[in-house]
Amino acid sequence: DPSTLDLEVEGMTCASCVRRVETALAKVPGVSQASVNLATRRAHVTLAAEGADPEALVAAIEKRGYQAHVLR
Ligand code: 9UX
Repeated sequence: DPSTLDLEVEGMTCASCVRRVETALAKVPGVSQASVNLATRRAHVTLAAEGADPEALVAAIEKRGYQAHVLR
């Protein structure tokens, strides 16, 4: 599905971490929704029609002190 993107996020240990990452992802241009699962360490991102730069998503997460990579 080209309108969604998934990432693996490392370093999250609590529900506040999850909210931080979700909030950070939601602020990236072209993101319409982001949900993070602590147990699976996955972030599921729904993109707006214009799409988003995958590296901007990674950068937004790493800026908050977590590690991330795009899953394909
Ligand atoms: Mo709770 Mo998550 O202190 O870093 S916010 S572990």
